Amino acid sequence: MDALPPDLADCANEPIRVPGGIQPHGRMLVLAADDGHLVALSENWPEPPPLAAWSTWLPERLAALQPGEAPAPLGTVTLEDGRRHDLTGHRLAELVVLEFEPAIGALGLQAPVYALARRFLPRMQEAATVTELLAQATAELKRLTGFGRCLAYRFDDEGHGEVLAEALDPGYDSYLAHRFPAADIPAQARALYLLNQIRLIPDATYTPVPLRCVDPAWHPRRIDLSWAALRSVSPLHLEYMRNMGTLASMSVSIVVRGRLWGLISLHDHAPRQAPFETRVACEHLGRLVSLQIEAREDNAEVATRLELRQLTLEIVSHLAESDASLRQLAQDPVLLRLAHASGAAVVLDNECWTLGECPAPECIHELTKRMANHGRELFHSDRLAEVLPDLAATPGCGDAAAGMPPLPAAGVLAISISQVHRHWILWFRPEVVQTVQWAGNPRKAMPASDGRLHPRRSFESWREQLRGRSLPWSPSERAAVLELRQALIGIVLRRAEELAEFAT
Ligand code: BLA
Repeated sequence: MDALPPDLADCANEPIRVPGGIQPHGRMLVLAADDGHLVALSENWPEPPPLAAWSTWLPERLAALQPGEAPAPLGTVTLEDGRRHDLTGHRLAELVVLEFEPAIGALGLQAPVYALARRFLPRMQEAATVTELLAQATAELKRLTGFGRCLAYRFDDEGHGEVLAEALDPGYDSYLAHRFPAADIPAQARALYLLNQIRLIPDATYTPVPLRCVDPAWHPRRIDLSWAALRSVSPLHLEYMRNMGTLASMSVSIVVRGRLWGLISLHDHAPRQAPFETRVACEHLGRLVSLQIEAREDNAEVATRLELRQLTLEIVSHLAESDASLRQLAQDPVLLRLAHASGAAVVLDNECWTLGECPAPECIHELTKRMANHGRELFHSDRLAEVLPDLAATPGCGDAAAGMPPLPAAGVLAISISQVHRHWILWFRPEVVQTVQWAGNPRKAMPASDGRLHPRRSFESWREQLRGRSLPWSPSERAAVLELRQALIGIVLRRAEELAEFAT
């Protein structure tokens, strides 16, 4: 992500793990892990909490909690208001956090997870693509929870979220294929969502209930609520939700290979609850989807690598059949297929051979000189004019005055095959103009009469054209050309040895 303007950096400083308060639909007690004394309580307990009344069974259940584990169900208790409450608890290094939420509905305890296993698992396996899988997941989550809208989105390399699937009730706006700017979810929130993979906000108009410490050694802002379901969320985010007309939300993280791949987000126009068992089922669904995506991406990656390795071997064998001069490469169309490129060039010092659609040789030479300064064996960019803005001034590289695009190629992938000489192989891709459909103009100044930044107010579709970019070079394409590089270096060395032998 780019460096953030100062206001957005403020968002990244919101102390979301230690908000010092909870959402008001439940109550919290915080105990010391060693001797069980009361450390803090939410200020919505009408009287001293009845800890003594639970002393016959609670300590034993608390002893089973392990630090770093998600909240576990500990049973139900009836509080002084006569209502049954679900009790969950989790352990931190020094504390135990107990959360009480009014028990709702008459769900059989395992019902949602059971339904998930019976209905969703078989469908998930039938889905042909990741998008289809996400469509299944949004429909299932919406059904399980009764929320009005469910969106699944994936984050791109810059952290923007793109909605890939959705399920909607009538009356809800569609955000399918829309993009949400990275700044909507600051970095510390993304880090938290990797750890705690589900969040529920039943009512975005709530007033937080502060935590009060009865143990003077503690302060509410030191109590880590990262794992707490009742954690009070950032007021900036609540404002965002209200601007969007979303009064209740629940999100589940999609985590693939340890990275936040995306989110599945449920919205409702009205406040809405989801009981513990339903949340557990939703979290399971998120994990199943994450594992499926990981497996599918791994399979696709293995298949592509195999195919590209085959092409590398083909190129190398063509070369070996000839006199193994690198210039031969520029006659081998397989070279283009290796990187799905529209042009390729071989540069050996001051000479240049090309294949397909390439910039003029002067431009290619200039490019290799610039890349040499980067000192890397592999260079790649899908936005050449942005990375090397003055390149366009080189003869053959572009003619902005004549209204031509600044460079005849928008993307370049290149390998250097000698440390001593300017020996390069380059691949080129043309510009692909992308239309991005944002949910609200991400660059529009936000109303700031109080001098602070606020989440934007408009979520109207706003189209932007991205120019000067090619399709990006994928990790498997980059790996393939590096493999080719290794093979070529081997051949070049062997040739040099043979020549040396011949000379003696
Ligand atoms: C958090 N912002 C979030 C979250 C989402 C969004 C999903 C996580 C909430 C959760 O998982 O429960 C944004 N909401 C969206 C998006 C969609 C949606 C993209 O429904 C798409 C459909 N947000 C801003 C600005 C700031 C900001 C300008 O727009 C700061 C000034 C802050 N967003 C912000 C903060 C959080 C957040 C601080 C963390 C909330 C928390 O967990 O406490």
